[in-house]
Amino acid sequence: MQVSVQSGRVVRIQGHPDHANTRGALCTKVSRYAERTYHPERLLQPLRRVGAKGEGRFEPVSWDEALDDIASRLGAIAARDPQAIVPYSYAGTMGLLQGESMAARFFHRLGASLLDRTICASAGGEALALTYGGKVGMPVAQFADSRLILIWGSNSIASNLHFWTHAQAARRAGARLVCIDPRRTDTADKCDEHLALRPGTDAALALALMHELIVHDGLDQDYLDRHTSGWPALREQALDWPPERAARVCGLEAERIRALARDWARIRPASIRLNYGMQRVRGGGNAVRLIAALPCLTGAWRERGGGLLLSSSGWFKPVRDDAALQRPDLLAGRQPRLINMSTIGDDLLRPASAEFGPRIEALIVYNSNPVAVAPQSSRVVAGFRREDLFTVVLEHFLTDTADHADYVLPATTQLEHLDVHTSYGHTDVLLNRPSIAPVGEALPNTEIFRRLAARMGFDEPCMADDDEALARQSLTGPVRYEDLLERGWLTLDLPERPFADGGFPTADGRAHFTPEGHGVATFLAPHESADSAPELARRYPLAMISPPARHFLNSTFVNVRSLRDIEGEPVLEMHDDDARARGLVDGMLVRVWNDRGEYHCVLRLNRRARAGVVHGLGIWWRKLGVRGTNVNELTHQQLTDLGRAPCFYDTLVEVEPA
Ligand SMILES: Nc1nc2c(c(=O)[nH]1)N[C@H]1C(S)=C(S)[C@@H](COP(=O)(O)OP(=O)(O)OC[C@H]3O[C@@H](n4cnc5c(=O)[nH]c(N)nc54)[C@H](O)[C@@H]3O)O[C@H]1N2
Ligand SMILES: Nc1nc2c(c(=O)[nH]1)N[C@H]1C(S)=C(S)[C@@H](COP(=O)(O)OP(=O)(O)OC[C@H]3O[C@@H](n4cnc5c(=O)[nH]c(N)nc54)[C@H](O)[C@@H]3O)O[C@H]1N2
Ligand SMILES: [Mo]
Repeated sequence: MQVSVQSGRVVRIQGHPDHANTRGALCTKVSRYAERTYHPERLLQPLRRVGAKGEGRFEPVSWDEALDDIASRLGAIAARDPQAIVPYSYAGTMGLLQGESMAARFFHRLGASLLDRTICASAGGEALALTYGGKVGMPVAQFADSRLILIWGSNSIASNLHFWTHAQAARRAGARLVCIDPRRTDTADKCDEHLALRPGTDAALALALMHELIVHDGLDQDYLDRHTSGWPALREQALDWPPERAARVCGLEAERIRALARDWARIRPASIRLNYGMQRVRGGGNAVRLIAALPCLTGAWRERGGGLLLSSSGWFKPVRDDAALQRPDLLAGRQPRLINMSTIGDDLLRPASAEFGPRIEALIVYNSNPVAVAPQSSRVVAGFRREDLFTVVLEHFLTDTADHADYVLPATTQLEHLDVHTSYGHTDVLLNRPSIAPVGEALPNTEIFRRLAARMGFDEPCMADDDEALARQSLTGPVRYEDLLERGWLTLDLPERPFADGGFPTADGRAHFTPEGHGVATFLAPHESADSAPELARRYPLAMISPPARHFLNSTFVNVRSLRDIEGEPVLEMHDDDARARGLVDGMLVRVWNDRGEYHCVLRLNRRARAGVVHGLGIWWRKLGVRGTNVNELTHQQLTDLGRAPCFYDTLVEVEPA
């Protein structure tokens, strides 16, 4: 990113023209980052609650007052049991410093509960680790060399623009693009083919593709023999899935599944851009295990431009020194309990017990907006409203979560602080230099935790490391901070065809279809579907997914006027037939509900929805929504098969005029 500054103020933000992944282009959201930074509602001072919990009324206080009081409140809780204190953080910034560096040291030293960071990627992440041994895949630029790309569960134009550039280059060179997504997205519009399957049925589709590869001689038996294990069991499982069976489950035509299998066997190089959208359902982990097997069945890994990419984050393992940065040794032998961030609603309401441990008494939130993004909001809100819960939120704005704080602490944005970034798409390590001084009295997360640590009497030298020192400690091996300073970014040296001859990061270098402790992967019906919950499906016949809105980043940017104006209002997309059956018309205000709650939004009949499926787009701030709720009012806290992750896209609802 290139930031132009005049008289200490950011005037323009662009991509760096020399950076191969962006070539100067930024998505609409980030190009408005200056508007966000100088937003009139930006938090400029620490705030202390004066109103009732959740009311959002505060008075300004000095940093000293705020930190003294927070330290003494946390100290008193820690004296009883530090595990009653819980950190809560995720993707606000994914920087190594302003994410989990000084914060992790602080909580480790304190002995606070550990946070299981499952809200986004852990089902697919665990599935990849079981199959390939890590979160590794094709270098993203190689998609330009593919002749067939399956874009599977990803609206790349909206959420992964820099991959899309490579996919378009491939298409110009004659590649065929196939989109597998219940929603007819902008991306689906631009592909050669779109398979609009029912949500949560990807495993069935993958098994039927395997069936066809087996039956019609589409396998690379040599690759399977030499570089995989567990194929006989997987083969047997796939033979139970003729395309007709999968077609019934997925709501697709069997002939289209056959045709896709023929293409996957015939066209080379062939690749899959898998993304996290498709793993937010009960069987998401199993589905990723099966899809990850597909490039092994045909030996697609043999060619440049062949294979699969879900996440590239595992490639950074050799250059990231997480232990040096986060210092788990500060736990000094203690083993605090693990709180799953995806069930924070239930966990905040849970009493102390032998199994759970102490009741949660304090929550420190940074880089996250759980009241908006965590599933089943009514439970999350009830938890945050507990009068006896002490909540501190580090934020840029008074979000739905900050409204529930006892103290709100103003944090810097990435224009104001130092950071080092890795990625889960490309394979560059990037330096983030501050371009302006902090706005108002804002401080970096690192500095806030440093000051708190000092007040709590944590006097280990590592608790005083400054950001420059943290940046040096964050990297190891071939990528040095000094080199980053010179160039701004460095590209990891990846093999040209990473798994052409096996060499997966598993113990034996093979891809595993029956990894230790697991049988062969299979199709699991969603928690909420006609198959698994027929009575529920009679009352709530519509499956709802809630993928991101293009101009928001999860719940970030929802308060940026120019971007909200593009999104308009919270919408629900629906198929014409489903609307007609309910007497609903385009543009109408509707009530979407199930046993957990209700959500009001505007109906859009834009032919993006298939029959039986509705789309509640974007994670709106509750208070900026139509009647003070957002789509997570309807989602539940049941978890995925692998990775203990939420099932945001596994929800049944009904819709009526508001
Ligand atoms: N503009 C924008 N960009 C973003 C984000 C954002 O909020 N806004 N979020 C960022 C983050 S945190 C993440 S994790 C990534 C997510 O990146 P992706 O996982 O690529 O997310 P989406 O692009 O929303 O793609 C999800 C797609 O999956 C589809 N889908 C839903 N259920 C199913 C299913 O069962 N099967 C299949 N095959 N498809 C399904 C949805 O319709 C949607 O089009 O994007 C990042 N980029
Ligand atoms: N229904 C539904 N729910 C979902 C999803 C979905 O698709 N559907 N997607 C899920 C996914 S993929 C994810 S990753 C999660 C994301 O959930 P979160 O990680 O909570 O992400 P955001 O909603 O973007 O909120 C991040 C907050 O961090 C703040 N922030 C940014 N930078 C900094 C900083 O440097 N310091 C501090 N202190 N704060 C900062 C921002 O102002 C913002 O309010 O949401 C999940 N929730
Ligand atoms: Mo995410």
